[in-house]
Amino acid sequence: MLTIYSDRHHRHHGNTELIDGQLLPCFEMPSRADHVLARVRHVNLGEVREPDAFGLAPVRRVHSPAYVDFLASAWSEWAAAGRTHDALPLVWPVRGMRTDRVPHDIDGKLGYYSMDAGVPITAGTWDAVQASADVALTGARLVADGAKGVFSLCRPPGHHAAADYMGGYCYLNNAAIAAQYLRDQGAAKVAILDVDYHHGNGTQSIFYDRADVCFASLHGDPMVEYPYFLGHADEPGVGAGLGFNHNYPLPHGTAWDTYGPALEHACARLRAYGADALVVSLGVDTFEHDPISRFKLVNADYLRMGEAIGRLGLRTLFVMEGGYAVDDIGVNAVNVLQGFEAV
Ligand code: SP5
Ligand code: ZN
Repeated sequence: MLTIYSDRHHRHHGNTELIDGQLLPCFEMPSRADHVLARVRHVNLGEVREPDAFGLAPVRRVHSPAYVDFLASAWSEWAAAGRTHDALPLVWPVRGMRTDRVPHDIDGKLGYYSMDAGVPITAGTWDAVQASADVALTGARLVADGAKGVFSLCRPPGHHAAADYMGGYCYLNNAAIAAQYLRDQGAAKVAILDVDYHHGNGTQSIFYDRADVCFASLHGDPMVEYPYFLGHADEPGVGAGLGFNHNYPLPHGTAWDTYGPALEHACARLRAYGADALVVSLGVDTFEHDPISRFKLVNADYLRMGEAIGRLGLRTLFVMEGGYAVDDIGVNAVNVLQGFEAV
C-alpha cells in the first residue's frame, strides 16, 4: 500500500494542554507520526510519497472562507498582540450568547472558531495543517484514479474540526476534505467510517444533511467521554441526510468482544449504502494502553479491524487521526492496513 507523508507536520508542536486540571505536554506530538512512518518502513508496507500541493480550493469545499482566513492569520494576530507562547482560546459563545458578530480581537476570534482549548496554534501550525490536508488530498486523488487502498499519514488529525471551528487537536477536517474531493472527482456516494476512540463530531456535522456522504462512527459514549456534546445513537441525519448518519457509542472498557460486532454492524450499514469509495478516519486511541482513552483493544485486534474494512471491497483511503500510546501507534495503525491488504 502507498503511504502519503510530509515531514512538515513537525512544524506543529504545541507546548502544553490542559488535562485533568493540569498543564501537561501535548499528547498530540510529532513523534506520533514519526513512529507510524517508521513502522510503515519496517514492514515494507510500500512506497512512501510526498504530497502534492492542492491549494485551498478543495479545503474551502468543506470549511467556511472566514474560518480558513482565521487559521491563516491567527498566529500573526496573536504575535502582534505581543504573545510568544502558544495561542489558545479561553472563552466560548454558549446558550443565549451571540454568534452573529465575529469579534475583532484575537482572543475573541479564537473562542468563536473553536470548540475547546485542545488546539494550540504555533508559528508553524498553519503550514503543518495545510500539509496534512494535502496528504489527505493526494491520497484521495490516487483513490479516485483507481487505487485499491492508500494511507494518508496525516498529522495534525482532523475529525473534530467542523466547517467553521477547530477542536480536539484538529484544525482542518482531512477526512471530510478527502471525501468531498472524491465526490467532486465523480464518486456518486462516499462512505466514511470513523474508528477513532472519540466521536468524529466535525465530520458528522459537515455531512449531517447530505445523502451523498454516509457517516458511521464507533466511539466512547459521549455521556461519559469527550466530545460529550455529539455522538449519541439518536443522531440519524437531517433532511436529505436522514438515515445516513450512524453512531455507535460504546461504554468505557469496551474490548473486541463488543467492538467487533459493533464494527460489523457499522460495516453492514455502509455496505447497504452502496458507496463508490470509502474514507476511514483511522484513530488507534481505542488501544488498551492509550493514555487518554478507555477502550481495551489489543495489538492483534487492529488486524481484525483491517480485515473487516477490507471485506467491504471498496476503494479505501485511510486517514490518520488519533492514537496517543506512542510506542504502539505504529504497530496498531499499520496492523489495520495489513489486515485490509490480507483480505
Ligand atoms: C483526534 C483526537 O483523538 N482528539 C482527541 C481530543 C481529546 N481531548 C480531550 C481529552 C480528554 C481526556 N480526558 C481523560 C483524561 C484521562 N486522564
Ligand atoms: Zn481520538
